[in-house]
Amino acid sequence: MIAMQKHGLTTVLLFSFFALHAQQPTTLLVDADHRPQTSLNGPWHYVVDPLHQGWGSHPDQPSLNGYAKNAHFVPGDGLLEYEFALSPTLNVPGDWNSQKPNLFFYEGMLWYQKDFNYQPKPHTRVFLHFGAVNYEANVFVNDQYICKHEGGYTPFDCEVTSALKPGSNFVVVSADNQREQARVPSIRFDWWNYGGITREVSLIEVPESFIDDYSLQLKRGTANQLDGYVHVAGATAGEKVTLRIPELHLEKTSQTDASGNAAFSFTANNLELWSPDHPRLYTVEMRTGSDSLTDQIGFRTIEVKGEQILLNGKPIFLRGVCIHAEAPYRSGRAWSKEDAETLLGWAHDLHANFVRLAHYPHDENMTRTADKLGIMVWSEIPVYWGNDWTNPRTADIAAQQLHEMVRRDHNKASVILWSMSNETPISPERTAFISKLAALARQQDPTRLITSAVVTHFDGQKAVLDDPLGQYLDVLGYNEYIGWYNGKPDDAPAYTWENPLHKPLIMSEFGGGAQAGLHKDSSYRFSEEYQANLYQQQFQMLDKIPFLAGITPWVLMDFRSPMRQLPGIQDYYNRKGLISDKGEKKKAFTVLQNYYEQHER
Ligand code: GCB
Repeated sequence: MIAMQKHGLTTVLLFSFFALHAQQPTTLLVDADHRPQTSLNGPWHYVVDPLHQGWGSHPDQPSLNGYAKNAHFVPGDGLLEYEFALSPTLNVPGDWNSQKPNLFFYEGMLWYQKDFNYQPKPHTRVFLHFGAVNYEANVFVNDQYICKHEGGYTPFDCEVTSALKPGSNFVVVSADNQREQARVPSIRFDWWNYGGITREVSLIEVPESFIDDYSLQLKRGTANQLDGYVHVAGATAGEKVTLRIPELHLEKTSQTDASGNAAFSFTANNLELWSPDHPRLYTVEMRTGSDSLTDQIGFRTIEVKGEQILLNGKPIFLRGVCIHAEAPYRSGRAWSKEDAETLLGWAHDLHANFVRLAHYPHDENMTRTADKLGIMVWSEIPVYWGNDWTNPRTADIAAQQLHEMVRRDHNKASVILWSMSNETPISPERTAFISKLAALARQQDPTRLITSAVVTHFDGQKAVLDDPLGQYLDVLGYNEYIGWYNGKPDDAPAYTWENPLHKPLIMSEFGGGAQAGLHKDSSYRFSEEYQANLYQQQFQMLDKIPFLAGITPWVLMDFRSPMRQLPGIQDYYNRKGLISDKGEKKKAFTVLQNYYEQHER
């Protein structure tokens, strides 16, 4: 509004009156990456706006007199004190912190703008698809306020059909990564709050009624029974949906019900099951009316039996590693297929069959690549440390992020665990908050396991896994820092573990910091030798835990964090990586690699 104030009060009031409310995105296109699309990646102009100058006349509601409308300054005509076309550019996808030195620590609002050409087609709906914008995004197309989305790590689709015109169009996006208590994550977290349009953006065209969601899963307890549905947005009851799996010579048809859902349940003989040893993916084709969609899907079951995790009915030990979405070699937020292939390629080199994608949903290239490489995945929402447990808005945001994570990846065979939270201090309010999320996750996806990194209490050198949250989970995760935050690495073998809930345990973190290239005695903190010895001592303890179903040491690669300030050693990197931010493997990498090689069956 301030930009427009100089035009006079009348104009301000007029524009405020016509301010538009944007819709929340109405759908989330599953398999968006397999649809034909027009990429809007590339340079976008930007204006840094710490005072929310371009926001409009109301603090909570952008109006058309802000930056969204007046994208272009006309010399000699009226007063505008910004101009996108004269402003510098940021690459999209990409966080702003790692692209511009003066935005390294920036948290707040930043406006993006891009011109693009488009020719509307009859009977075609158009969505603007964002892989992720951290944290809050408001999207405008040709002066129209299109949508608002909250949550920095999940995709969203905004319909722009009626806003587009033939020829030249423009899109304006405000991205605001200000940390707030009510947001998810909240104020304090141990990773970089990379802001901006951090994942890919595209225009996706679909017919008037289209497949927006589907699921096809192997039924638990069977090796050949496939169950699922195809949902057709805009369909009426009785529309025909065909599903084909050509490699199995299968073609099935079903009809939509009144809500657009077509159910499928059939036997698939000679099905090769997906596993780390045999990551078999089948091409699945879906067709209805004028829409068709293809995916690559693996079929497997994942269950818990007593204190064991079963993949395809057989116990499996999860040889894992935690990963942050930090870009290898260059730092910044990872987003590309190449980033995913490097990070998961390193996990593969470790002989890992499992990764914990901490502490928020990573981009879809990660789960696609994991599907192909045969690496099982723990996928997590950023409910982390302290959240605003009694705030209903916070509960809604967490539930929305859970929904978007599950919806995007519920056809990925690699994903076996949905994690609700990480290291949240015990209180009745926190347990109520997270147990509701667990119930929602089960409702939305009954085929996968639910976990969280819980907390525990120590009675001397006895750890008791009795967090009340545990009763709502299938698998317990626990982050344990013996030898780094507690005592010395050599203390670890003396520790014992109790599991009153008798559920499988994943040691979801352990580790210690090391600066690549710092070689000293193993008692010297931050040396590679200290870290390597810590891993060796841990294995002696871990090997004696009978209910241990897997481990994901912290962490594959050094990652940026404002909490890690030690000059000359950390320099704003959490150094617990097995690999440095420059890709150098530390000694502990080989220690873990040897351990996994021995434990490979
Ligand atoms: C933890 C957190 C993780 C931190 C790690 C550390 O327990 O879950 O986010 O980065 O410890 O390095 O302290």
